Amino acid sequence: MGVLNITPDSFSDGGRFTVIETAIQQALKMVDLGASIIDVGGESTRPNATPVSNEEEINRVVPVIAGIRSSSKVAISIDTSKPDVMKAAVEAGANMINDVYALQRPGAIETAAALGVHVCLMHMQANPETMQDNPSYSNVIDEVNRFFTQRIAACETVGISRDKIIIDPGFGFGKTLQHNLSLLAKLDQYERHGCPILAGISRKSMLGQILNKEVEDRLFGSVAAALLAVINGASIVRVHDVAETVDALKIYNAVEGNQ
Ligand code: 7PM
Repeated sequence: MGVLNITPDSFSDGGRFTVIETAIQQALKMVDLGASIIDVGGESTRPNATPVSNEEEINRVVPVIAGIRSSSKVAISIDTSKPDVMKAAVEAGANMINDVYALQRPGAIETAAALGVHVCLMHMQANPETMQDNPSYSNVIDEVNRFFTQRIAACETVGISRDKIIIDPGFGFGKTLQHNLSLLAKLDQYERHGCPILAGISRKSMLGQILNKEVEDRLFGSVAAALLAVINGASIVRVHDVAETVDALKIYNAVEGNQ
């Protein structure tokens, strides 16, 4: 899964047409490089990020999703927690909802059910503003596991079947380095739910803490972490650096295929 952030500050000139066209080209390039899902996001999950209205978020993501869809059959996920954005994105061609609130915000779970697309349920402790203040668990593996059990049950209650659900422990979302490392080491614990596991570690501060490197220098660490996640049970890795990650995974697949 390649990350495509559509926020005006993530593109140099910021004009609407340029932003849309550049984003579509970036997505198609990631597809060429081997991405099988493009994760389109129009609002930053960053703490203290300026909130974006429904209308603005829709104006950002819909033309990009439609543009990708007109040239590619690649799976498209919409990174949002807002029901109106989910609807507009799926109408424009998105196949999956990636919600860091795991469909817990008002109307989200009913909307996802009605749309009939795949959903990614990510675990987060607290919310983006407060999550890194003092992350605390008696047992992070078990707590995240119980969260998945509850959210999968909530999905099944509204008619989202298990075969449409992807689970994600939410690396860095209300977790210390130790919590993140435990989750990465024990990802296989979540295979029991029978849902594909998604891991998003690319460029995250947990890598910065280990490497003592800024975000722009976390490529090698990101590739290592993605490979480790797949070895430990992830079926989907959410990454910024598609070419590098695909090479690493091709080596892994070649070894696995030869056994
Ligand atoms: C600030 C805070 C900026 C967090 C960027 C981020 C995930 C995700 C993100 C993930 C799923 C980042 C994150 N991370 N969706 N969206 N899983 N499913 O580093 O780990 O990209 S945003």
